[in-house]
Amino acid sequence: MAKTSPRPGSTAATRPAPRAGKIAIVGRPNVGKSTLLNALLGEPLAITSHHPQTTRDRLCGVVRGEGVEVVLVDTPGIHGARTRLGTRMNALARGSLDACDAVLLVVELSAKPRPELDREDRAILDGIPTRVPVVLVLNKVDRVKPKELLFPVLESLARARDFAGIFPISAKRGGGVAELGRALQALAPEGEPAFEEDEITDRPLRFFASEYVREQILRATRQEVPHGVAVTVESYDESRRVPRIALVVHVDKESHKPIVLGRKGARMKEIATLARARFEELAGKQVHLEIRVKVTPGWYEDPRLLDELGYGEVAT
Ligand SMILES: Nc1nc2c(ncn2[C@@H]2O[C@H](COP(=O)(O)OP(=O)(O)O)[C@@H](O)[C@H]2O)c(=O)[nH]1
Ligand SMILES: [Mg+2]
Repeated sequence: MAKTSPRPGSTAATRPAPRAGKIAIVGRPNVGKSTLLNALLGEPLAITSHHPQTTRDRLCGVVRGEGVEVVLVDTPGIHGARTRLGTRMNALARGSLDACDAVLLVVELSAKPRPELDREDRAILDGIPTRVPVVLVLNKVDRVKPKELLFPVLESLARARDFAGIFPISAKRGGGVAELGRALQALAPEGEPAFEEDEITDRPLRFFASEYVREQILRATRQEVPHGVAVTVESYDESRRVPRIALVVHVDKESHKPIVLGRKGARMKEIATLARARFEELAGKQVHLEIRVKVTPGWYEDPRLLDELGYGEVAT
């Protein structure tokens, strides 16, 4: 339904129909899917890190052009699962392929790129139904020098499948991202937008509070905490002038607690400061973060906690 009356001389028939598309971003862990989502959004919404499996949830970002809405679905990477958490993450990634108008398959380039897809990339590609258009994204092109090394790669990959497009890009530096964004808009079929004009994601704000805390913990603790941590929101009190968000960081073992807290809690203080700054930028308002660290042994196998974290049940 049109919200404004047509200008004199223009009729509904001459205005292009609105278009709306849904595109899943898939690929192995660590190839740069979340970095690409942020680059396309122009907003550092999703968390990224050099650790595989940083993204655990399905997260939507909304990109708009003139008369077109593209919903990008960032997914956890598809990988060999060793825990219940891993199994649920894979199911989430695969499930995103349903009901999508196209799939962005992200692979990463090495300094000396090979002219064929690696085995795992190939397996992911083969799992995408043939009716779904696939855009192949060759990320981290900034690593490839000289660029001539790319030519035989592009030529050979073009034969791997009838891709809707092949784009060498650098999600991190921005090269090729605008062009890719335009191509994605062109893929959107006719349809009404699913989101309000000021919405950029399907997730409530509080989700990002827990994500940004988890992101800073990942960055600060590097390899020290196997399985990482889970962060849940205990309460979100908006009745105060400065809203207060109480969060619980779940660690697997008592011995992980001091790693996350640091000496006299110094590390956690730093984590909280950085997460708060990032959250405030997204929310456009001040918040207080209250963070408690709790030992929840085997949280990544705990169905109840996984449900609470939104990782859905997997039919096996
Ligand atoms: N050199 C380079 N690194 C990148 C690029 N894009 C992403 N990365 C890095 O790759 C790592 C994984 O990125 P992330 O987006 O979290 O990957 P995801 O697991 O696929 O979502 C991070 O350290 C990013 O900074 C790129 O274009 N060039
Ligand atoms: Mg990710």
